[in-house]
Amino acid sequence: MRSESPAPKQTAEEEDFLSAVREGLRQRQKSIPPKFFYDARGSRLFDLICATPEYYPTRTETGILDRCGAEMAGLIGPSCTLIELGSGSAVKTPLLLRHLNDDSVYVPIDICEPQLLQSTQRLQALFPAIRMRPLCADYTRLPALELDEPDTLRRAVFFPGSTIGNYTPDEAVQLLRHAAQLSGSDGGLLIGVDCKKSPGLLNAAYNDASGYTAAFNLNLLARMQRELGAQLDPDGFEHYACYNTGKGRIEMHLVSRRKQAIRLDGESFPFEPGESIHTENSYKYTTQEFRQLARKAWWHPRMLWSDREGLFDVHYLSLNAAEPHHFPQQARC
Ligand code: AVI
Repeated sequence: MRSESPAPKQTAEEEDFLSAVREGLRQRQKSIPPKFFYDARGSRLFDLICATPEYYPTRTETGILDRCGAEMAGLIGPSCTLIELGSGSAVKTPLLLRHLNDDSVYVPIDICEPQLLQSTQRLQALFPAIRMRPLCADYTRLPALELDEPDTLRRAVFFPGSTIGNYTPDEAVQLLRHAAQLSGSDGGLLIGVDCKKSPGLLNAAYNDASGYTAAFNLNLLARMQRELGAQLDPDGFEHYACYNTGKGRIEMHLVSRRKQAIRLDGESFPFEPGESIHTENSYKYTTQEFRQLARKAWWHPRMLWSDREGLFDVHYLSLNAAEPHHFPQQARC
């Protein structure tokens, strides 16, 4: 009897991707969660977006960290276990690590393993004395953080890049509560938040002239073809991003150019012309709006740094109600 070769095994991440896409495409407003942007190609495209002249958040936050990193390190540590959520290429991290003491521990957590290992290697070469414990995981699903060494240092969560904006406000509260659990009762949180501003500036940032954001969005379709064997025509869709003033968020979509279908795992998902897959929200917050959100997750605002134009905020928050706060000396750097 001829034995059939077994179907290629899917990794847990591919299974997760398949079920998320299948579920998302079955909805009336089709959607795919933005965490699936970040395969190796998507992560490279994201780095290119960050370097475009239109995408102000990266350079603005980098400027704030560069100018005020020493003060930040003084408040969170300067000896601490620094847990970075979604560390990616960790380009901004040295701006903080360079002010931490040598007995600190750095725990980068990211879903994209090649990038995680590469960036940790680079940081370890820059900061040989700081112990580094990279963790390849979906940080939203991490139940607790067990470290090998005795855990005597205060934990501080570092969440730069305004990634918190990619969650709905309710999800953001859940995630901030999760960060509180990871950091423990004495924990601190240093988080970058993109502020509300003119729609013109926002729309330009998500529609860069080089086309990297469009390629990043469309890469989701290519990833579905590559990893899930989806049958689709990527040229049948186009990138769309626009600020929704009422909801205070940028919305990104993949819009169908014509009547067509995506076939996936024996199922067919029809599209009318103009029908879209909603791929990302990027919420923007005023300083007060974000503080209100953080309070719902037990965090107390302690310090705020922002740029001169008020484009971007870096908040420092703590769980300890007794920790002194540093307002109103909030810095505009
Ligand atoms: C990762 N995140 C904060 C980015 C943002 O601005 O929402 C992702 C991004 N999407 C398009 N451009 C950048």
